[in-house]
Amino acid sequence: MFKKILIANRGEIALRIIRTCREMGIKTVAVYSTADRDSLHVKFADEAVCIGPPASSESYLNMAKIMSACEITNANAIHPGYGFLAENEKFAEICREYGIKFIGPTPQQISMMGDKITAKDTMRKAGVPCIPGSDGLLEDMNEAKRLAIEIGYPVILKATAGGGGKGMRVVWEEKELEKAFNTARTEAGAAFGNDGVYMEKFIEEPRHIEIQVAGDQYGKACHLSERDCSIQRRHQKLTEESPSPFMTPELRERMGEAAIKACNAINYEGVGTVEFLVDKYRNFYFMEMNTRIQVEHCVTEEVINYDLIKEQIKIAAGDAISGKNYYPAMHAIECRINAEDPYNDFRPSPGKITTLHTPGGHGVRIDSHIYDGYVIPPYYDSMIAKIICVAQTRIEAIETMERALSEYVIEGIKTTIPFHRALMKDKNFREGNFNTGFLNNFKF
Ligand code: MV4
Repeated sequence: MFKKILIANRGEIALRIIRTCREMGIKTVAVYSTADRDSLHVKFADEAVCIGPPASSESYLNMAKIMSACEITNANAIHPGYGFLAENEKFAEICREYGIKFIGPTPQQISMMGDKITAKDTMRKAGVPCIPGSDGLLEDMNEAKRLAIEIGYPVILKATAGGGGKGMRVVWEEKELEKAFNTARTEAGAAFGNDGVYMEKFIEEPRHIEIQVAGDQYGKACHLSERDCSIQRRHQKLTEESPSPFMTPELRERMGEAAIKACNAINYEGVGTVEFLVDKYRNFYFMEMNTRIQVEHCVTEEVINYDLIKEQIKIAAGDAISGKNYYPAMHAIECRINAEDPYNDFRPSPGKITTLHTPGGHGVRIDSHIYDGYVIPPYYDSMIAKIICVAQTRIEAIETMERALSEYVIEGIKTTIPFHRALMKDKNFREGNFNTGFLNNFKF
């Protein structure tokens, strides 16, 4: 097992990783920017190294600074968390060259899943259901026109270097295609330095259901059931839950098998997530594979009663997995609390927390790095806490969440707590009657 792990991240996920390392008897190194000098991850880690100024590009994304911090502290592994360098194949490669274990998949696995056409092509060949569409990149306008007619409108254009909703265009009829194709290309080129675009049938009002997976270094893989992440706003998830209210035991079996096929196709090593779109007939289609631990991993932890960070570290250290799958025994819901004003287009609201009362009690887990007097810096993601509530049934988990939200007092900044309180009250949400379009017409 590793003696010392450097955590190349900040905020709640850095704390989350430090906590598991402490339980496992592994020493920790925090890295921080000058804006995070007074952060809890700096205080909770055994050692801390300042890696630069506030801008991410000069600190949490600066590979040279992070490798130096690793060298001077003698850490033998790096946990990247999520975001920042978590899905950067170059960083995983540099770790390998330095003899530092990157806690995550291989550089090749990261790069194959990072390129969306390569990912889809790999999955289709492995027999994972994929959305009908172009065979790889669209060469030109004529090909796009021909294909759109063949597939049938509406279609969607996606950037191969994109993902998470960036660089997408829905096209409802032929007269919109030319303009959409050109703007999709230009936008993709500007945003990713790669103007490759592909086409798919547009699935209307789908659910976003993802399967948590784990694979070891010996080619064995398993699934850990699903999370429903359909409640999103502009491709930002706001709440997630497990199990999905739309799931059936039969669908879980089929989606779980498909997700394991996806892992086997690339000999996946580490914990990961296979994202699917699910239509109203319960047809499901591969969308993307995330090769990192995700923000919403906690709902899975609560329903299967496993520490996924511990599993991730054990797999990286060379432990074998049993190969059996995991099924939900409870129901868990997570609300992401962001320093944003939900009454003002979710505009960021950084600043000092002047009063803080944190909920607790039965069935309530809070993963957060905030404290009374903490100043939320404006430079990073606005998520400041996650409330995860777990109960025997979905409706009880919602009731626990309502109680926890009503106890949470955060003053000095605006937060998304009022949004979540309204969501938990919503009749359609309570009935599990929602898809990815739900928030487009949600008023509160
Ligand atoms: C789609 C789709 C419908 N049809 N692809 C959004 C994020 C990126 N991963 C892919 N996305 C979508 N791809 C086809 N062929 C609808 C979406 C989509 C979406 C997906 C998941 C969660 C929220 C969403 C919101 C809008 C669009």
